[in-house]
Amino acid sequence: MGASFGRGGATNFQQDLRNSDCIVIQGSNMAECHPVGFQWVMEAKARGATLIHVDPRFTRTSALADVYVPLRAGSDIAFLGGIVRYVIEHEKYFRDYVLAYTNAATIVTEEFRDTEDLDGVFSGLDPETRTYDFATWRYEGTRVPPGPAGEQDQDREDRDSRFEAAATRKAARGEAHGAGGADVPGRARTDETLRHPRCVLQIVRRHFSRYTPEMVEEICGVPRATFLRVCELITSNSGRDRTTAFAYAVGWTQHTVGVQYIRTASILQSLLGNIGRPGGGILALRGHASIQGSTDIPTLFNLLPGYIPMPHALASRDLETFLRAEGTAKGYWGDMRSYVVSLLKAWWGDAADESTDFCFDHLPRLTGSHGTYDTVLAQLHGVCKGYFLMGENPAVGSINARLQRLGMANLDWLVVRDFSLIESATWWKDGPEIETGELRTEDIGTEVFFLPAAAHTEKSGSFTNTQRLLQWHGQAVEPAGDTRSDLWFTYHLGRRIREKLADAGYRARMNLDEDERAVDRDRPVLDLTWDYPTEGVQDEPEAEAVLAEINGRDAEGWPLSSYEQLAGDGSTTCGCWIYCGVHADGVNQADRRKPGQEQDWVAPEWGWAWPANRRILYNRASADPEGRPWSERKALLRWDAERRRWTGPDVPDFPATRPPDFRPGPDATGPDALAGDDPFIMQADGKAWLYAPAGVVDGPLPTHYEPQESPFTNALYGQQRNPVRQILDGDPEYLHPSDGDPGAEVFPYVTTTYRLTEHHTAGGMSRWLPYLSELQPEFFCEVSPELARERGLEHLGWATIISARNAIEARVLVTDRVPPIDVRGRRLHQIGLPYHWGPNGYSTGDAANELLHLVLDPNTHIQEAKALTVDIRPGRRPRGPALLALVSDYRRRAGITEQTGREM
Ligand SMILES: Nc1nc2c(c(=O)[nH]1)N[C@H]1C(S)=C(S)[C@@H](COP(=O)(O)OP(=O)(O)OC[C@H]3O[C@@H](n4cnc5c(=O)[nH]c(N)nc54)[C@H](O)[C@@H]3O)O[C@H]1N2
Ligand SMILES: Nc1nc2c(c(=O)[nH]1)N[C@H]1C(S)=C(S)[C@@H](COP(=O)(O)OP(=O)(O)OC[C@H]3O[C@@H](n4cnc5c(=O)[nH]c(N)nc54)[C@H](O)[C@@H]3O)O[C@H]1N2
Ligand SMILES: [Mo]
Repeated sequence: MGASFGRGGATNFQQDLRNSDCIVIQGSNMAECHPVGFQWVMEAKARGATLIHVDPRFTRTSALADVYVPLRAGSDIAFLGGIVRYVIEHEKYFRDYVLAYTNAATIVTEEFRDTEDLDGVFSGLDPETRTYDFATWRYEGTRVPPGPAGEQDQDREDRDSRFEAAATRKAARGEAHGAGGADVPGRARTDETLRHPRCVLQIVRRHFSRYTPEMVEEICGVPRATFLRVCELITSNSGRDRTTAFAYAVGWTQHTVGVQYIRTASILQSLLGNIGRPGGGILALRGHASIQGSTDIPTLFNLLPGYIPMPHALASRDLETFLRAEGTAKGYWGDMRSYVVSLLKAWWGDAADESTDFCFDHLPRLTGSHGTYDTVLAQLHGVCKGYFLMGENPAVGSINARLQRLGMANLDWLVVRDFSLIESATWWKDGPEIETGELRTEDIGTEVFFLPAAAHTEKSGSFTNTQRLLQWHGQAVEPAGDTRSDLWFTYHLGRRIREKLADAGYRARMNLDEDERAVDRDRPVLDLTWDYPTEGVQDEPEAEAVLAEINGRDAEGWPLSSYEQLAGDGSTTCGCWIYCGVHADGVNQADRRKPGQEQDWVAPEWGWAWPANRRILYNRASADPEGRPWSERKALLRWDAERRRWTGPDVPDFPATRPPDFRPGPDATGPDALAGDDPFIMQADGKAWLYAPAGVVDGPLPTHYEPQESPFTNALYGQQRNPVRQILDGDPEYLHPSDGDPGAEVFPYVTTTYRLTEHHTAGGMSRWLPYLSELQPEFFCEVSPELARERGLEHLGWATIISARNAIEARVLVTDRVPPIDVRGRRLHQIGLPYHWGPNGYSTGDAANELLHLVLDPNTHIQEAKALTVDIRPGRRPRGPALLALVSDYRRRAGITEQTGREM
């Protein structure tokens, strides 16, 4: 979404779903996983909206839908691409909107080659490094964006530089667009007739021309008539007077082409004119409490707060070079200097000034991909020696759970902060590898510290929920016993480390000053502003003081109210530019609780949403280029010519007083360069991107590829899988052969993993609760009656499910909820696996993640948990070393080697 529209967050808010005429839920089981937000889907339905659910499994969401479409897991790009084709071929797109607000008319360079020309790959592919160079994807008349990778290519031409550039791209590029699109320096040409063969609309048309209803049926197993009914419903509910919304969650993200699933929906919604308007948009349903917050103020390795990219060791020499490479000339990303300098001031205070390059060198540097799975491999290879697990249970929740545990068994120390003794804290004495004999407790060198964590009821703080909304919660009770909040732990750990490093005696005893580099190394820690007030018996840091730091202050120390006030000269501080305003006037805006009934329908005084409390992003697009709503029924903002400002119930996502007919001068930069009809203010050209000339590492357009492991060959192209999917260096696991390779028939079924209402994620918050454990007492698998007959599985009996990684056992649930489907003339059975279980707690079972592999989406480094192949057979799994023998026997039968599945 960031690459398409300029920001990664959900475009609309959940309450706005009530304004939709049609809602498509695809890649999510919203009724069971987002039940509170789902009330607005029901509200829309009560007002006459049509609800469509597309999912391999029939769930409570499907039960409430008007149309339920079962499809093969891992085939959504073909399905959505088919709708894109339908919209273009039948000229159902919203022409005025498309022409004014998308890049449909922009002309692409003649060097560009599409997957239609190259049998499934785009121009610019380097097979050796398995990365794309974006140069040939650019708009005609623009230059290659000066991103770090591009710069190296120009400096040096040798092979090492190619590999360095590829490493830079692999490290970070994809996620850096959460709050600002990629740059397109120069002036692009356009063809307003949309007929130029190289204009974006024509390229998109040709790209999807073979995604016919017949092809959709062939790939997805969705009958033509059902598919055409969906096309009809979506297009008849889009346009001036009507809007359709899409909602997705991890049914789309957890694929080796996950980002491109979302790109396909972005293209479709842009063509239909559904972005920036009430009842439209794309809702990314975020999962964990504050998972949106954890990318805004990131726990990710390649981002700084507010989606500022993490500098790279090879490319980001100094602040100036960094800003030149990462900023854009036009739009609000053009003000990046203000955001970065204010962040550096918030972190390093007086130490950050012109003379120190604002302490830019105090920031860490990337040297490659350092995501969670790279870290596990670094543990296995003895590089990573210590590990903090604060709110995570990888022994159950992360892919290839066995590898996670083997990684932890290779550490010097491990700190687990949690409520209960989760599997990630006890694997060393009772984990599955102790049972198989792979590990012996007495041989494990890892020192494990378990520290009890305070729950949200025992501390104050904010949650940023799915619609970018910050909501405050206050402490209800003091944490009991040794329990402490994460804020307490982090603050006091930092305080103690700083005290030690500042103590000359300690430094002398530890020989810290022997080496000049060590002195430099400690500077960033010593220079930090680490002066939060504390309260209560435990010296708990005041959470609101942290919020105030994030919000930022002016030169006199007064709270700022908008990121437009941030300066690049060091006179302002701000811990996260997109959150600037959350503490405006010194008031905790996230703590506002005025009931919805006492406000208009947008309810702007309930919590605080980034950016600037806007609830519908890109809402300038709710009005036509002249500033009039496209229709009264779908009105949101309008240009008030008398007051000379944008008015409406929502905060304008646009310079508030810029008239529709404003045209920037030729030398204007940053926000000043936005024309009065450029609604996508974080994009370098102000437009929604049907075609992404940069910013998505696996292609400017989505292409259907088969999952890493699939019982089918790609019906569209010779290229079977995403050629640049991320396969980690040094990954020791085995992958399955796919259809067409010998041995593929050993793993004939597709499986997908998902959630249940009664449990939460890896189970640490639900398997220890007696009531929830009683409701869902045991791990199970869902199979169709037909598959049960085929494999002799009995309802409530046991089944063993096997992959090349591991084998697990589950109770059998025979159900019509996972219908067999016909794909490419064959009957396909899919197996459903909830992933909440592990051996600890009241409700126990094997972890589905024992089966999964570590091949990832190259943009986001997310695992393919939603589609892979397995075998299933009746009975319990073997115990002890016999389990390993079973798995290796399967590998032998399938002829699996270290190379299997790794070809491009
Ligand atoms: N009760 C409860 N609520 C939760 C959670 C929980 O554990 N328990 N977890 C929270 C978290 S962390 C998250 S991220 C969200 C996740 O929210 P959801 O994404 O809604 O949850 P899932 O059940 O993982 O998967 C959604 C659906 O995707 C379907 N699916 C699988 N493969 C495909 C595919 O290839 N295409 C399509 N179209 N659909 C597919 C699955 O059958 C499933 O019904 O839920 C949050 N809410
Ligand atoms: N196969 C498969 N695997 C998946 C998925 C899937 O769909 N299929 N989904 C993926 C997704 S979307 C997610 S989000 C992950 C979740 O994976 P994890 O994050 O590993 O799983 P959780 O059980 O949510 O772990 C959170 C832990 O934090 C603890 N906790 C809660 N609050 C606090 C707190 O305030 N402080 C501290 N210190 N601890 C706290 C809880 O007790 C719990 O043990 O799983 C991923 N893995
Ligand atoms: Mo999640």
